Amino acid sequence: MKGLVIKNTGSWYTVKTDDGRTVESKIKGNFRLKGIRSTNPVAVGDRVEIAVNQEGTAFITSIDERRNYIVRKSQNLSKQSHILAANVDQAVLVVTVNYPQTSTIFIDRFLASAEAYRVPVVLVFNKTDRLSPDERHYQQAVCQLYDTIGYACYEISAATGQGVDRLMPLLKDKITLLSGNSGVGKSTLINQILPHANLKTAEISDAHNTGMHTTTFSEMLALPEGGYLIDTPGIKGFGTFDIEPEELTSYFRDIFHFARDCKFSNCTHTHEPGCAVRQALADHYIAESRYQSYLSMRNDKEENKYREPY
Ligand SMILES: Nc1nc2c(ncn2[C@@H]2O[C@H](COP(=O)(O)OP(=O)(O)O)[C@@H](O)[C@H]2O)c(=O)[nH]1
Ligand SMILES: [Mg+2]
Ligand SMILES: [Zn+2]
Repeated sequence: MKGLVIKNTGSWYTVKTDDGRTVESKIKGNFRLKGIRSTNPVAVGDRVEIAVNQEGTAFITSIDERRNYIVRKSQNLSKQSHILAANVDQAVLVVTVNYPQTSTIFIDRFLASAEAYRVPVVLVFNKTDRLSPDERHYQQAVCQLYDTIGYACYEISAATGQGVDRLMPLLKDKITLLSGNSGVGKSTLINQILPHANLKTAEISDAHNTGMHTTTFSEMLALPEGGYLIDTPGIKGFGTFDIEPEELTSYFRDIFHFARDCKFSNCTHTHEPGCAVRQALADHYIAESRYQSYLSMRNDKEENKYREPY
């Protein structure tokens, strides 16, 4: 029997079978997925095969190949990763212009890593009810920038519910990762969408939680109209550490668009003559903030290269 892993609490996995049952399952045997040293071999979002036993529980006997997965590297030195979710259809990145301020670097890093994993991203600007006229202006400009690049933007207030219903059609029948810095209103948004979820907000913040627990239990919240939401605290992107510097250009859609006209095919867009990207930047076809994000991600990579022991 096949099903979808919707919850992971330590050694138990809740599997929603294709015929609509919910079966508590454990792992049988030793799953070692190619190249991943993870603390948990199965994650929410995994499609699995289970063998139900007499007690009504089951063993997970195999896992389907993943389209993608999100990992968090563990804090200790074991170099093991923890897989937070697999087979994500899309990500909703919740950002706030203020309270707290989300930097464009944070947004761009998230977008680039999502491009690398081919996960579509929608940007949700929350706390619009708190914005001053100036902040609102700024938000509109940022929205317009990302809309132009090809990322849909929604302006909402999770607190008042304003604009939230426009998100609902996007979520239907999809596995959606809800991401964003601590305090931007993810739990508030979930409570708005799923009043029975009763997620804790603010007082017990994400930052708090990650400090206290070394293991993260993940859960997918079922949407009444079909589909699932995953709220995993502290995700900064999709395994950015795997991105090669040569690939980086292709994860910035706007930069990539101009890069094909660069004189050198291996142009880094930092100093080369005949660089169409820097020309586009000078002509304001590429936003300065996007170029700065690109540079900062490049620098990370170069630093890592030197830190590598071999
Ligand atoms: N004014 C306003 N406050 C909000 C909004 N959404 C969330 N908050 C508040 O922001 C704080 C953090 O929200 P929370 O949902 O816990 O953020 P999370 O860390 O992303 O899950 C809480 O005090 C919320 O009440 C909003 O749309 N407007
Ligand atoms: Mg939260
Ligand atoms: Zn160039």
